[in-house]
Amino acid sequence: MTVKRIALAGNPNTGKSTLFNTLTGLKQHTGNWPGKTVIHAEGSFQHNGENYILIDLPGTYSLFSNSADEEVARDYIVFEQPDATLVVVDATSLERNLNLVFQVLEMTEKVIVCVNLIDEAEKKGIQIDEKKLSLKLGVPVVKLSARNKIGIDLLLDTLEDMVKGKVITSLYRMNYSEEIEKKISEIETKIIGLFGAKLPTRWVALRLLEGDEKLVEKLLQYLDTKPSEVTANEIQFSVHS
Ligand SMILES: Nc1nc2c(ncn2[C@@H]2O[C@H](COP(=O)(O)OP(=O)(O)OP(=O)(O)O)[C@@H](O)[C@H]2O)c(=O)[nH]1
Ligand SMILES: [Mg+2]
Repeated sequence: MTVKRIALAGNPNTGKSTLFNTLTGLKQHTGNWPGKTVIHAEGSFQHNGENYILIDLPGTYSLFSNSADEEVARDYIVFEQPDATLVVVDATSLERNLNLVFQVLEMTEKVIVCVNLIDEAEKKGIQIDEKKLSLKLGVPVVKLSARNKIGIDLLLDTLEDMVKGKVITSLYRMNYSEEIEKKISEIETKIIGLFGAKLPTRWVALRLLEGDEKLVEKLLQYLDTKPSEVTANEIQFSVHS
């Protein structure tokens, strides 16, 4: 039986580690990400006979290449392609937290948004309509209080449905001007030529348009792991053409 890999992403201080501990019962081991001084925690749990590994990604406000933390989190989602990503958001500052949600949704559709600290939100009179939010985002949304173990059963059932392919997502997608969209699709065609359809091509195209040099390096490493004749020039060509 295959083990499903689940990533935990989110802004700092949203309760990711609390959720990690609740789900894994503290069955964790920690280490450093390869080549990075960023702590890496991994743990396991079971639900309905299915085995899961949970990866606690570093808390970040965005997923560009601004810091080692951001790079680790985004590289994991884009290149390691977990079976699902739980994005943990703070119910008391949902708007700010949604920024990261949109960034993750450009990388993968296999997302469950966990609206945590719902107990704090209720105290402040904040009400969150998770069904409406789910319709807008196009992915499941589950309200949680990780510290009080509220909402965990629903989260686990939703996760099971997602890893079994039973969740139909319909992503909200940001559209750019006609000119940029044309450029994006040209680059996308080249990316599919180089990598196949495995990577989130639109996301890669957008980053290349921004001139993200760290991503170019990472893409070359990724190609190195497969038989290919592609050179740096070819990827640079996508950026500058
Ligand atoms: N009231 C309340 N507090 C919570 C809940 N979940 C987590 N917390 C608290 O929020 C604080 C941050 O929790 P962590 O689990 O460390 O958050 P994190 O996202 O792992 O933080 P970083 O690793 O720094 O990004 C802690 O004091 C938790 O006890 C919750 O559901 N309700
Ligand atoms: Mg943490």
